Amino acid sequence: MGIPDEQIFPHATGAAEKTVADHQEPQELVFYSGWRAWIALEEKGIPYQYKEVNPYKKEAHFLGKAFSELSGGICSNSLAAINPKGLVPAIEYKGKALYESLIICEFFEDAYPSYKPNLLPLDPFDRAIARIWLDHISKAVVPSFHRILQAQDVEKQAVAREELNEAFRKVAKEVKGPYFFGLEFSLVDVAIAPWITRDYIIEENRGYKRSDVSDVWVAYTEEVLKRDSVIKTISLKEHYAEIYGRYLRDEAQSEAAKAIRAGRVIP
Ligand SMILES: N[C@@H](CCC(=O)N[C@@H](CS)C(=O)NCC(=O)O)C(=O)O
Repeated sequence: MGIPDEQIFPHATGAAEKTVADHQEPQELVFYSGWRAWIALEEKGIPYQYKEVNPYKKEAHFLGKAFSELSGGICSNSLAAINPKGLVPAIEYKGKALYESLIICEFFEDAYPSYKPNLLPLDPFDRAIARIWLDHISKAVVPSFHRILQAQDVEKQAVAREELNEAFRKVAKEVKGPYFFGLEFSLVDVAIAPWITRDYIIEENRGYKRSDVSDVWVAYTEEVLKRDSVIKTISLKEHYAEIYGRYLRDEAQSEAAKAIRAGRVIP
């Protein structure tokens, strides 16, 4: 038997299930879903074929090495190794593979310049500012969200909650409204959206409140949640209960969960 998380296959449900059904036709871009890249694709209207893969069960064709061994090495390395880390999101584009959510999102900007909206500002300085905030989300928001989810004792939860509030507060201070850069929805909004759509888990279980962050944060999160691309990629709440129960009891065996438990940087 494998790790317990393998038994949980996160299928899309609700609005997300319909979006999956609308993207079954073969396309030159094959998409193994993760939220940020999915929101970016929906924002830009790039044609893609959605393929389900269970990220908790590292399947041979996805990891690559095993696949190339299984197939007698006849597959090109690039195609076989869709993501050697075994994480989603990942894409195959014209027979080549890429992974890492923000890198994939930036690839969409570069490879599909005629698809709008631009998720990165056109001005080089503003693009650099966007990347500073993407870095903050990766280094501060995401790890503190995981820490509060997995913290078992009340004191550690309180520390993690304040860390997360502070990480969100820093973003809120820069929000021009309604979105991060003003009227244009950008990669900064895309990058933080999955930690807004799932904050009800820490609200219900860890005493988190959007209003403890700031009033601007409350208004901003409401705007992000109204965005079409965000709505279309959300599964039903009950669908997440099993997987988040494992995080809340600190039993999850995902790469992120293991890294947080060991005090390492999350992959
Ligand atoms: N830094 C990576 C993190 C990706 C990630 O953690 N993906 C999760 C799903 S959202 C996953 O594949 N988990 C399976 C595992 O950790 O075993 C990115 O942004 O793409």
